[in-house]
Amino acid sequence: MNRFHAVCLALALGLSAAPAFAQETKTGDLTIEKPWARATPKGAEVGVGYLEIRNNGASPDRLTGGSADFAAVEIHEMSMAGGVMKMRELKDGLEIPAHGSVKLAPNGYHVMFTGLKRPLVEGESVRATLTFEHAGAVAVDFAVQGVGAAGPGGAAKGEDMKGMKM
Ligand SMILES: [Cu+2]
Repeated sequence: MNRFHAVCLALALGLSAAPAFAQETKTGDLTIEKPWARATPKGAEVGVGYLEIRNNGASPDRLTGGSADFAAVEIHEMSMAGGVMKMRELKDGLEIPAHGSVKLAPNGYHVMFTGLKRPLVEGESVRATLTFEHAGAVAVDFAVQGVGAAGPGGAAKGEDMKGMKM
């Protein structure tokens, strides 16, 4: 595991429960619910965001990526492999099944904010544009929550993305 993975895991494994939000964004057949991000320590270069995407339509859609003014946006997956947590970028995106939903949540799928230009501060919200194959671009405001009990302390300080291989 390289250092980037360690940071990503530290962020994405945070233990605090997702807050109950009413926020909901609709675009075409998609409904985006409860977007939230985890606060980052000063100097951290990656952050993580979560949300639930519901597809009310009769055909599948696909979350392919996104953009933001504060970071680059990637779609990642975390999973257990041989007893070890691993994560990877979903280069082909994440399918949202017809009449179904996909949850991006700790220990699973997540939006990875890489190359953070500023910290994500608890209590603020950050806007990112998510891109779907069919629904197109959707602006989503991620409410920033605390770093959580398993939060990154000093471990994430001064990390950079140069060692990132995925
Ligand atoms: Cu990640």
